[in-house]
Amino acid sequence: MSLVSIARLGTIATVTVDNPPVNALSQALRQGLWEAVATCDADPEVQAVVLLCAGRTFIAGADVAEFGTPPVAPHLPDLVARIEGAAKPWIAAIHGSALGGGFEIAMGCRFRVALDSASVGLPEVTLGIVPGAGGTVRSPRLAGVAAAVELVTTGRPVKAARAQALGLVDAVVTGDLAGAACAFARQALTRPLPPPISRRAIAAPEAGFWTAREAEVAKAAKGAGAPLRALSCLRRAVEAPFAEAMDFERATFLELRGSEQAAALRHVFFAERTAPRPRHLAGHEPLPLRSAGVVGGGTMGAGIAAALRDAGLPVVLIERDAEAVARGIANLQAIFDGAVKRGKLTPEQAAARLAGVTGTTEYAALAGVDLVIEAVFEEIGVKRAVFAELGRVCRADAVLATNTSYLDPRLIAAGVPNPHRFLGLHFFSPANVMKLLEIVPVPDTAPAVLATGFALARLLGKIPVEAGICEGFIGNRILKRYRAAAEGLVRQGVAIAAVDAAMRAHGFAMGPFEAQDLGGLDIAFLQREGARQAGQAVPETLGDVLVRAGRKGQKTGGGWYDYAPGERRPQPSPAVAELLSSQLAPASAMAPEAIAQHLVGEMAAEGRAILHEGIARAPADIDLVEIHGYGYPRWRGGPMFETRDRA
Ligand code: 3H9
Repeated sequence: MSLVSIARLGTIATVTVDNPPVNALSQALRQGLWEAVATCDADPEVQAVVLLCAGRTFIAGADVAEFGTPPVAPHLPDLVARIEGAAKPWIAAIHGSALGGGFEIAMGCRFRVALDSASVGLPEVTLGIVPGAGGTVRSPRLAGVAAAVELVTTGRPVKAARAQALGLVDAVVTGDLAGAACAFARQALTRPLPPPISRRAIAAPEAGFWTAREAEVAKAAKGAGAPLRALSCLRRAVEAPFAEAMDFERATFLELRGSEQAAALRHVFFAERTAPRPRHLAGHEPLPLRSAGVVGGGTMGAGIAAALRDAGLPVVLIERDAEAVARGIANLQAIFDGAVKRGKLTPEQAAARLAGVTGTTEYAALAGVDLVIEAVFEEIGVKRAVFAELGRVCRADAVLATNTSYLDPRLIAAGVPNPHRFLGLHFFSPANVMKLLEIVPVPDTAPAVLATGFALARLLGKIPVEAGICEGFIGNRILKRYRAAAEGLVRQGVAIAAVDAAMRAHGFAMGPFEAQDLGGLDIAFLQREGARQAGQAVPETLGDVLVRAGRKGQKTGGGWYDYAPGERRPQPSPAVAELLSSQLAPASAMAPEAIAQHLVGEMAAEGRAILHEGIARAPADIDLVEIHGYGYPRWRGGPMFETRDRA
């Protein structure tokens, strides 16, 4: 089947691209479009060309899968120039997403008509590259420098209405896109054509513009290199002639395409798209998800309930008494109010989200729901009592899930009637924000129930990773090793602040000690104490010493660091130095990069053990856990990717 087909509607030719799933610009498609220009140019009857796409979207960009191989002609910049220079004006008819090379093709067209549901964007920086076919050179000519800087350096797509306001598209239509674009073309032919974008002038920005943008972009990039490089391409587009700016952009694109960051971000791109549809579940239909229950209205339960409501499911929230129900509802209200404050929801939407939650102490209210997620106190007796109730009241085919992070789900499942519908769904706090969902089947879990866990993740917009059963599953098990290794460095005499600074320099938002101070040291401490009381030999950690001295983190005014009242800035603590003095070697310096390499290596070593034991199915799954649950810098690709070449 041909990737490009041409039809004629009177004086308008339609060129239709059909390269599923997302019309990515493979070499064959570029070739097809190259020839389409010649065909339309050669047809004397044709006065304008409408570029359409079949399937779910307009051209979603270059074919990312081709980035590992040398570029083959026709190159995209040449194709865009050829469309721009065609004898007949081209009109891009955009539905779905016009992204990256797709939007660059659209900017080669003389006009852009978009469906109201469409979006356009230049997301290349999210793949560690810059646009490579004129995106940085044409976008400021089309929409002005400020809009282009936002589009190119954030990589965030914009919706049709905003795209029109910015000048990125000429018309927004509803209904029949092809018909509307052809009508637009006929209308356009009645007037003098605007010049091609490459020939338009750019208004120079005000003095100090670039310095201010550089500071902003560097801050937002958090160590990723592409956004600043994209900014320098935009600057060149403003300060140099078109052809010179194109050469500069192309050279930057080709350089970055082969970079480590681009390889890492491509790895994450494909991992994120593979994870939601695991191959071993192919053919297992998920069960319907039309309504849900959550047991427990604390921080975690309320966050889960909010995530379910955000996805449109009605939710029954169970708590043990009326007061706790009221607290749970208040927690939800606070989440939705926060969304209103941040402009994510209108007050009406927030009210509707809350109205869809039924708070009650009556388990019987769960009789009809498709799924229940338990998020009560981490104590086996409490959890088993909940599941005994659920077994009594829920439909026999309702999926029953525990959100435990440390307990063995097999012990929680013991005694549940129809245990094949039981599984672990481990959310990360705040559950309505964090993208990661660890899905933990027990031996009895039916494949359709496991598939339902993945379907839930898709519904909630989360990244699902299947984890086997061990203490801490994938993420918390690696976290434990990471913290132990960080303590190990401190024992060797490396300063606490030096460890944190090294991990920040590596791209983490926080180092391991700052992060513990923020979250509280007591949770992990209590868990270790529990294990000790159960007779396990759990060595005393440095964190234990601090908690025993009342230093539980920011909430107690101090943990690994001291905090001035009301302040969140960590200050090295003489009290901590004193408390730990007998356990620490004399102060010794270690290079930040060596610290980071050591700690990343430890995480990866635990990851390899996890893979070996079959707790994770693939190294990429471990990388997704770290990136989406633990703040691992995305542009490093995760610990498994980062250490892939190490022995
Ligand atoms: C670029 O354009 C560089 C140029 O400036 C310069 C060149 C010289 N390539 O996301 P989905 C696959 S850089 C190859 O689940 P959705 C994806 O792997 C590129 N494959 O669909 C998946 O495969 P499978 C700039 C791609 O409906 C399938 O398509 N463009 C590409 O939820 C479905 O994907 C981007 O960064 C690709 N470019 O969302 C756009 N894109 O079925 C990236 C997708 O085998 N793409 N696939 O698992 C997206 O943002 C979303 O895919 C999109 C659709 C919004 C389009």
